[in-house]
Amino acid sequence: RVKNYYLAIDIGASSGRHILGWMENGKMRIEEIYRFENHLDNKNGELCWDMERLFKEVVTGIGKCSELNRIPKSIGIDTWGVDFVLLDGAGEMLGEAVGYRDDRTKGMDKKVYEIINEKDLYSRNGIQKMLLNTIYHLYSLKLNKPELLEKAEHFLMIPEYLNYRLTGVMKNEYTNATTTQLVNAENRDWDWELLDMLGLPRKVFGRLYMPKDSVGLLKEEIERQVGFTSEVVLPATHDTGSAVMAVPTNDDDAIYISSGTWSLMGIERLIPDCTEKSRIHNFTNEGGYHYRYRYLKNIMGLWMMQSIRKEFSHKYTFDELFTLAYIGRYFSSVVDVTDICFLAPNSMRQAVQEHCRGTNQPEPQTECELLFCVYNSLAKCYGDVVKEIEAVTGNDYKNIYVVGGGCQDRFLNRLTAFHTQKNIYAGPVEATAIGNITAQMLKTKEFDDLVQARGTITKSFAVKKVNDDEFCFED
Ligand code: ADP
Ligand code: LRH
Repeated sequence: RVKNYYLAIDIGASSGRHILGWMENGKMRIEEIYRFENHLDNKNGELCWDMERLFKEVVTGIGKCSELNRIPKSIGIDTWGVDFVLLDGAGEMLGEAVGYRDDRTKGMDKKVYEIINEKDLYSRNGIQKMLLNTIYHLYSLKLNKPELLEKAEHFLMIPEYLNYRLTGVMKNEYTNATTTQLVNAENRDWDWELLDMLGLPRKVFGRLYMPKDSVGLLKEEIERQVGFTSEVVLPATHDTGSAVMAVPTNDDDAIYISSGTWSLMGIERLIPDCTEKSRIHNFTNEGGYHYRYRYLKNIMGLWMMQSIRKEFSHKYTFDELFTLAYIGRYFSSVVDVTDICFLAPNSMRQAVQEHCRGTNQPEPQTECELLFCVYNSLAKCYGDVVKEIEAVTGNDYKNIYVVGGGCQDRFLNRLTAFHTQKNIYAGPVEATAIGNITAQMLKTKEFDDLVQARGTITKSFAVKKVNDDEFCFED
């Protein structure tokens, strides 16, 4: 039987990859066919994504399917959340694709709260307060570059813009739209009243489509470049939405960590919790596949380690970093890994040192101390979040499923087990792409529903229980 191939294009803040997926003997198989780097560039003082380069990489990767003679039935793109571009009436980008780490949002929370207070804002959308949320970026444009919003006809988030370049069709998608903090948590549509209150133009926000909806066929010029045509469909275009679809369990009482540039730690729920208690705990209710909500916390995550590795000029392998961190385990200073000072510092090492100084703790002096301090602070934060989830839900959780690139970090997995005192399961590494492929397979009815899909994912990919055979942290 001819196999149905599906292509996931998953672009994270640190790298993008094209992954083909198909079913074989009742299991899902995947193969990475292309990978490229991603990072923010400083363009005239603003931190921006290079959309032309990203689009070129997207097309080059699609072309690899022709070389392999594996033509996908459909293609789905997911990326990190929050970021967007504005387009004029001719479909041209207005300004740059400024990234979420840019500081143009500084002070914008206060400005927004002059219009709607924090409590009322949360009660409408249930989205965790983070200064990087789209609402604050749009409000900064409104105050400082109003001409862009005046000229804008369309608001597209990053995957939607890439879809538009591939197909000529503009469609907004629900899961990623929820990361803007502008979608009503109950009715799952743009919060038109809130947009009016903020003076943001209604006309730029299009109808919200759902995962599994079609975008369109590749444009002829793209077809010529890649050597075939295919249908572009919507997965959960927010990468975290795709990743959580691929958490390898059907146990409702499981906690997940989607571990990459960010650590997204939480649970899945069927009803959003926009209560004051939930706001005070700073949990978010992101929109998921098929009316599910991801009740989670955004934690600064492995971005801190990425930045430190860069400052170390990438001179150590991961194994060497684990060894160095383990040597530093006597070092007890702990930083708050949700603090905005770690969002885009010039030097992560200095940011950690300053934070320690500011909290009257010894500063890490050596590489070993610095590494352990960051790892330990991150895992300790996971431990605190578990307690908060248990406090808010009244449930007791036994298992934590770590998915994404960061699940390969054996040192962090061990520390996570130590600080949470839960069973830790690691894998799959490519959960986001698997979730993306899963949405495409649900569309063609390879699976009846997400429960069946998760069952198949569980038996298709290696998931390792983390045990204490290395890196002992007990006293
Ligand atoms: P994103 O999609 O957010 O860019 P990924 O899911 O690709 O992130 O995860 C990237 C992170 O995974 C890296 O920053 C690194 O911390 C971790 N990682 C990748 N490869 C390894 C490895 N071989 N060992 C340990 N950690 C790894
Ligand atoms: C992870 C992620 C996360 C946040 C952040 C901006 O890649 O999508 O869920 O939205 O990026």
